[in-house]
Amino acid sequence: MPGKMAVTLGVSNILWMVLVASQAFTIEIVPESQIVAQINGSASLTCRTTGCADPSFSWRTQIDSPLNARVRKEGNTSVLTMDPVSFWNEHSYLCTATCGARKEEKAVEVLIYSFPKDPEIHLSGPLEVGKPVTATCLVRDVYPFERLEMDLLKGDRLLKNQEFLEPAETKSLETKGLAVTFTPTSDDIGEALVCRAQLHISEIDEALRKREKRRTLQVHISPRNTVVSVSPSTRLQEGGSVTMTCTSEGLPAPQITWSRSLGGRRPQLLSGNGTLTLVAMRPEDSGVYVCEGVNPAGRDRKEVELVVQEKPFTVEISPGPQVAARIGDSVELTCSAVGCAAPSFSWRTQIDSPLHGQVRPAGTSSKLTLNPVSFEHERSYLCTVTCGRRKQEKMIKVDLYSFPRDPEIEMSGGLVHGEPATVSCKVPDVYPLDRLQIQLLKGERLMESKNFLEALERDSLETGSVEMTFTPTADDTGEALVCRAELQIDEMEFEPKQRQSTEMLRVQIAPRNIAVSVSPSSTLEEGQSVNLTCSGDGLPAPKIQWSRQLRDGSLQFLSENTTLTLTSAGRGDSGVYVCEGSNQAGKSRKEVELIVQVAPQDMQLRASPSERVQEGDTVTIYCTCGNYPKTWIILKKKAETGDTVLKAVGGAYVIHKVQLEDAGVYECESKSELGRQSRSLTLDVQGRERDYFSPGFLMLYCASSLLIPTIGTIVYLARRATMRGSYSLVDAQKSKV
Ligand SMILES: *[C@@H]1O[C@H](CO)[C@@H](O)[C@H](O)[C@H]1NC(C)=O
Ligand SMILES: *[C@@H]1O[C@H](CO)[C@@H](O)[C@H](O)[C@H]1NC(C)=O
Ligand SMILES: *[C@@H]1O[C@H](CO)[C@@H](O)[C@H](O)[C@H]1NC(C)=O
Ligand SMILES: *[C@@H]1O[C@H](CO)[C@@H](O)[C@H](O)[C@H]1NC(C)=O
Ligand SMILES: *[C@H]1O[C@@H](CO)[C@H](O)[C@@H](O)[C@@H]1NC(C)=O
Repeated sequence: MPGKMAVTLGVSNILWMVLVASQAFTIEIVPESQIVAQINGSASLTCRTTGCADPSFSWRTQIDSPLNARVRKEGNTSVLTMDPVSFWNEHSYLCTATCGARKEEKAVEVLIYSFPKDPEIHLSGPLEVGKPVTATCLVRDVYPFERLEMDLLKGDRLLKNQEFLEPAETKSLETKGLAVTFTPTSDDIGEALVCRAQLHISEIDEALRKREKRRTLQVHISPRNTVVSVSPSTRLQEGGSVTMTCTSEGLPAPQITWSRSLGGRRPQLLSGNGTLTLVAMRPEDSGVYVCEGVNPAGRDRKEVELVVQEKPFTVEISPGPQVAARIGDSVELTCSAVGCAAPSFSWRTQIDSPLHGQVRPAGTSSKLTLNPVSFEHERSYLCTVTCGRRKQEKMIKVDLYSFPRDPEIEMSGGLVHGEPATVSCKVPDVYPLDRLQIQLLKGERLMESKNFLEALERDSLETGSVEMTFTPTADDTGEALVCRAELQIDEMEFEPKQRQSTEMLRVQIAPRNIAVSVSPSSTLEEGQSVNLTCSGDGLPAPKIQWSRQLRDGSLQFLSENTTLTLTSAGRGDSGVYVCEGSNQAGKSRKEVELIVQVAPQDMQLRASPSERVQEGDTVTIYCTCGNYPKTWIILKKKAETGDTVLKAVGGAYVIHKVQLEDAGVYECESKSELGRQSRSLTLDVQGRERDYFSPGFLMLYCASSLLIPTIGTIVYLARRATMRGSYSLVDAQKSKV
């Protein structure tokens, strides 16, 4: 409202009172003499007349510059409106009213001001206790500033006061400021900075000429006294956990962060609050941890060095530092890391040869399997365990052995009483051979002992053997022959180290004392029954076998019974019977001749070519008998002086160049206990010119006989006598010769 802006200054005007009294033509301006208008506001001047029906108005400034205002006339009133008010309106305005010939003029002065906004307070930086800060109070767009007075207060205390008295050179809106530098203290917390500005123009409302700005002091305290507590300790064991608590003082309360210092790189933020808990710490987590308190006023940090000690870790190797491995078996070597979460393993041999095995991880262990174990495995194996930066190594030595079977006892053939025998004991597939010892014992008695210390060391399975020769006796039967082998390796653990085999001795005795008894007699009559019984000693008891000897000397098997029974002996049963006793140790035989006596029969006697021959011819006299054997046949030449027994070969008696005296009676006679048979013929020799002579004796065997020695009648008779007596085996043998 312009009315509110324009303030009328009461001035008494005597002239105006004279005019009114006379009802003359008068002029008045409202406000009367002076108006103070705010720039950008609006203000109006009203020029009014009395005493004229239709006055005319004109407005001008004292210096004849443009009006910079609008004019409006209404009857006896003219209103000059300045909207907006600007510098160009700061003049003395004259209103001239004309009524006919009369002319009245009135002036009014227009003053302007600008004080549109409250002051502003600016700080050069955050308020920090102990840190000087400059507070500036600004008043913008002031006019006329020489009327301006500014106060800066902290609480009730005036810090600075200023008036801006120097006159302005040009008309312009100015910004004026007041700066005070002070050092905040903690007492300032909660205090306010107050900036008061006053434009000393009394014509303006107080509310418009006094302006004030308050600003509560935001006093900051930079983080300080940053303290860290570590629980349980800054030295930790691997895998352990730690809680670190950090506090920092400051205003406002500092924001606490935990981070890890990583050398040159950007630190790693770990926590956004004061408590940092680290679990499962590893050695590589060692390092500097930083707690930082930050607020707008600054930052403060505290460093903590954590040391994570590696857990002591150990390497265990199993089955032990040394393992006895049987060739052909499977052996598993286990290398374990204790106290290391993520160990890595490597295996090698001490001489860096190939492993010849399979490596398999198994959690915090590693297994090396040698399967099957062979000579290339007889080494020391090294297991290297790496745990972080630490490294440990353990060695295991693989020793080989082979002792898979019990000794094998061998006897050459059977043991025969009295015959030297060789017994051997073999221990097959042994390694190492030089540690083998073999003992041979008979009962409790050590017979032979052998070691193989001189054996060449070779990568192969060997057979150790020992041999002994002894002469067993029957008494040895039942004794034990023990072969004891021992692999003498005390430094290796395996079972068994000793093996033994036992064989019971069985000493055989070759058949002996083979005897034959013939019941009733070895000379029998046809049809009689005879038992041939054979017996003999030996171990094992000899097996009896009866056979018959054929004419060509070969044997015909008859029975395995000890007693051979001929129930009804025939003439063909005569002959030599052989009893053979045999066992594993040997055989022995006994012979007996069986004679079955039969009556002679079917005897034939003839002369060839004829019974009548010429002197000087060759004549053969044949004598045969049908039943054989051992029927005595005698060829005789009958004569007055006595018979002559003739020597016949193969049943034939040959007379070369027959003489007259060869003529005569020839008799062939067969005789036994059972009877006699004879044939005779008369050989007639035709002489040329000589007489014939008397025949002599002749004796010959039957056709089956082989050889008949030339013997005399007396021998023949003696045999007869023998044949009649009892038959003895010894005699029978002798009679054959
Ligand atoms: C007056 O008004 C104009 C436009 O509205 C503006 O730009 C200017 O700043 C004002 N001046 C003051 C002192 O208020
Ligand atoms: C601290 O910060 C961690 C994450 O940085 C959060 O898990 C934990 O709850 C916070 N503790 C408190 C007391 O605010
Ligand atoms: C032959 O032996 C059997 C049985 O032992 C017996 O019965 C028989 O009488 C014996 N014969 C002779 C001739 O001894
Ligand atoms: C052996 O003797 C048994 C009776 O002891 C008899 O049965 C068997 O026939 C005999 N064997 C021979 C081959 O004589
Ligand atoms: C104009 O002025 C007012 C008062 O200021 C008077 O009341 C009116 O009478 C006057 N009008 C004329 C015609 O003089």
